[in-house]
Amino acid sequence: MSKESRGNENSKNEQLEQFRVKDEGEKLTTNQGLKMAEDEFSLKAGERGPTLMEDFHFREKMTHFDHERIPERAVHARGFAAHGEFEVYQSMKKYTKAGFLQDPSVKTPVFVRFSTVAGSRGSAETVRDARGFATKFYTQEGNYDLVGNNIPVFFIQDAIKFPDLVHAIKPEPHNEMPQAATAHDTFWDFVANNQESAHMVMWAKSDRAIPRSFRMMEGFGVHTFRFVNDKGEAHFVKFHWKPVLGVHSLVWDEAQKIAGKDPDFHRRDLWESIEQGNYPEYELGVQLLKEEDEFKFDFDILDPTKLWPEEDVPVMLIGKMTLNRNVDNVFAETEQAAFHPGHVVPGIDFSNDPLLQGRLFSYTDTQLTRLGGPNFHELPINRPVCPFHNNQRDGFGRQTINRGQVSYHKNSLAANTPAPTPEAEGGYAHYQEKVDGRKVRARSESFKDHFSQATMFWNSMSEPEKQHIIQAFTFELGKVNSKSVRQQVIDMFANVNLELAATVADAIGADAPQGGGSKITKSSPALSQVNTAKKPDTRKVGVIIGHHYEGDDVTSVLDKLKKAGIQPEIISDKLGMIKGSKGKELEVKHTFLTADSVLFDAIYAVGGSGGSKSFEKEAISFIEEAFAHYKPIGATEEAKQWLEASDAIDSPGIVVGKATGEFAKKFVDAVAAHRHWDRQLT
Ligand code: HDE
Repeated sequence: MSKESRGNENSKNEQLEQFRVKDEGEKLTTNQGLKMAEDEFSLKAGERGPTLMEDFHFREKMTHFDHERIPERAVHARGFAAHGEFEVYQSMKKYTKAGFLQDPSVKTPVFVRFSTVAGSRGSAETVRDARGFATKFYTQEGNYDLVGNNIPVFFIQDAIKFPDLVHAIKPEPHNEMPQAATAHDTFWDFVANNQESAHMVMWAKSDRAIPRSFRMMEGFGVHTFRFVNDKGEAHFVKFHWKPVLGVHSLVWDEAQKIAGKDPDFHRRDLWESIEQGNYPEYELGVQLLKEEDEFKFDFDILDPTKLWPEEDVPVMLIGKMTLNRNVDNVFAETEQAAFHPGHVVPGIDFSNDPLLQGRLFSYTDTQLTRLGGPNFHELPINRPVCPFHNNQRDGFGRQTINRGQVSYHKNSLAANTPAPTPEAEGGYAHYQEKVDGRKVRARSESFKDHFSQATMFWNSMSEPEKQHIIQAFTFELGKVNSKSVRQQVIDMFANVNLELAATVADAIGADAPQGGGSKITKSSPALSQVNTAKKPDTRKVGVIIGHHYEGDDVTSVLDKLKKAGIQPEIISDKLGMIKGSKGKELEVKHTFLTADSVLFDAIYAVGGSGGSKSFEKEAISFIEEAFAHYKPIGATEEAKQWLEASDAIDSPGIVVGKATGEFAKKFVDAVAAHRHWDRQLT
């Protein structure tokens, strides 16, 4: 890599370029570069005879194939990633000396992997789960990984309980069911018997756990970290990613159906958005706290089951990340990427959060099995863009050819190099926090309130969001076989909110809670998705139109939708071109067979069935489903009859009218609103 290519947003891309290979148009060879005359038939003793041991080509090809699979991640196995860049808005020098947070003119390359947590690598993407949001910044001071989730708190307070949690969440060991779901006995048994999980369970049963898109969810560093400036002064910091498109979710019925109709729904959405140039953007936010304010809260800032309410500690937006390039090869990049919360740069340090402390061990350890040895940092996707030198040597798959005689420290033969860099010159030195304590296996008293913030979360929800949480508990506990576990969960969540616990108890045949209730009245408006950004950009509208369409010229409406950033896609009974009455042609993208209402953000019903009953049946079923999922629906006067047949008339988010500019404007607004929760469903 040339020196000039360092220190710009392309530096990672240029580094990867050295490893890219184009096979198209080339001659087929063995891995030794030998051109082969034949690749279809193994070498045999006679045309009908046995295959010969001598067939090195067969052996090499088959051996490689036999070893193609590697272990999937123990958690977060199902993921998808993209490249991009990050820029800071203004220098953060006052708080941190981190090089990539100093200069707004510098763009730092990033690689972001989004994931579900519980499911295996081939599982569906719209399941109810937390989402991983792991970012690797390729900075000039080394790789910095912000390995976060889309939920700001965690189930447990101490890393030693992580194996227990994961064993309880994963499919049950005796029959390996259910896949990618928490709706089973062992998960809820864990919850009821580890009540520190209450707050995260509230989030995981909320709309946050069924995001509409990776592009429409927040990310959180979860733990309290430290920013340290060049004077050695520290601030506690919490990291946030705020999606520019706002935070939006699916509804549960829709999420389940998408899991079957398109298990790749989230990766497809990310991939297509980037291919179309609709680059996902997230602002980086920080909440900062002076060291002396550590004990000013009614919770412990080291407790990962607690968040810092944004109304109490405002989020300062300090930069923006743009994802602008898809990977070339999912295995080489996404699957082999190795994130680690311990990958830090000068100016970023840890806190004593016991969950974070344990994570600092686990991530490198797990790669040793997953990526087959200690040299995974040499894989192209994991290499820093700055030089790296030390005395580590050998191991499986070593690629670097370290020259010279010396591989130890201290030495005189190489003038004691590679040499450490003093802190004043940019070497990493740990923040010198004073620690004094007895060795104990214990939980701090200050970690013992498990319910106040869970109640604050509940209090912060809008009425529809509360209903969704009730429905999620009812669904999940409805799948739990053990009556005892169900009752334990009801009794536990009575401590969060009595109405929640009593309503769910009634629905699942459990006893109403005997005690409980909460005195907490605090709410945090920032936690509700009602208060998020609402934009029409990149929303997909399914346009139902038949080959007999004879009405107004709808192309002007479609053009206006596109101008607003919306993506109309034509659905009909057959593929091909549709000729509108004014002679304009529209290309059909999906048929009723290949598309489904749940795959769109909104429906625009145009008409043109030509009286075909089966066409109308399909159109009505699309509309009925969109209506039940609170989606915006637009219709021409001709298609109004389909709405009437679906009872989807005169409701919020329904826009009917001639294909005019006024109609387009109203429909764009309805699409931007995402869902119309005040719709009456009868
Ligand atoms: Fe992870 N986690 N985790 N985790 N985690 C892994 O590392 C672990 C936790 C998160 O896209 C594993 O490389 C422990 C919190 C993400 O490659 C493993 C504990 C948060 C990803 C691991 C936690 C996360 C992982 C599995 C409790 C949010 C996917 C494969 C102490 C802040 C990264 C791997 C990617 C992956 C351990 C808890 C986020 C086993 C021990 C809290 C986004 O090492």
